Amino acid sequence: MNKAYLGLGSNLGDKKRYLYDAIQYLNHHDQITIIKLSSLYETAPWGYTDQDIFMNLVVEVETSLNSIELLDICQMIENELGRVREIKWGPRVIDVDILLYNEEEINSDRLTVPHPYMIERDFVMIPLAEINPQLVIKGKTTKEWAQVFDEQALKIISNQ
Ligand code: PH2
Ligand code: MG
Ligand code: MG
Repeated sequence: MNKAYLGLGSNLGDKKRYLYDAIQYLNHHDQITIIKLSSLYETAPWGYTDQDIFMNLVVEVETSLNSIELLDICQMIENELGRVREIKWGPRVIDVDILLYNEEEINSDRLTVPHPYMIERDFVMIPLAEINPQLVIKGKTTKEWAQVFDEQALKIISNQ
């Protein structure tokens, strides 16, 4: 069995609903088991800042899918929920990113793992540290990575 961490985000429409629906798709897939969900966070837009705030969370899954099959599912979920390809780092109804897949380093046309910007992003590292503080990424634990961010900047809106 493989272990993966997924980063989910939304900043258009009923954000919570989109995230919930994405989690339901993952949950209902017979080759994916959700192990842990982080809290839901309200986060300032990163990269392209002239857009609405996001809701983000991180999900730990076990899966018998390989990394590309898992990517296909993530993109299928985005398509099913009505995402249209848009400007880089701009508004989206749902984004489902593979952050980590086992301990693998993947550099293909379609997929880069670990996610290339993850350690720079508070909205990834803080939820990831919440569900697995001991996980080591590039020589540091997620807890150590998360400490560089001002946790006050991320508002936890639910721990359900
Ligand atoms: N996703 C982006 C760009 N910027 N900012 C926040 N806060 N949350 C996101 O999920 C996010 C972002 C591109 O995927
Ligand atoms: Mg994405
Ligand atoms: Mg993304």
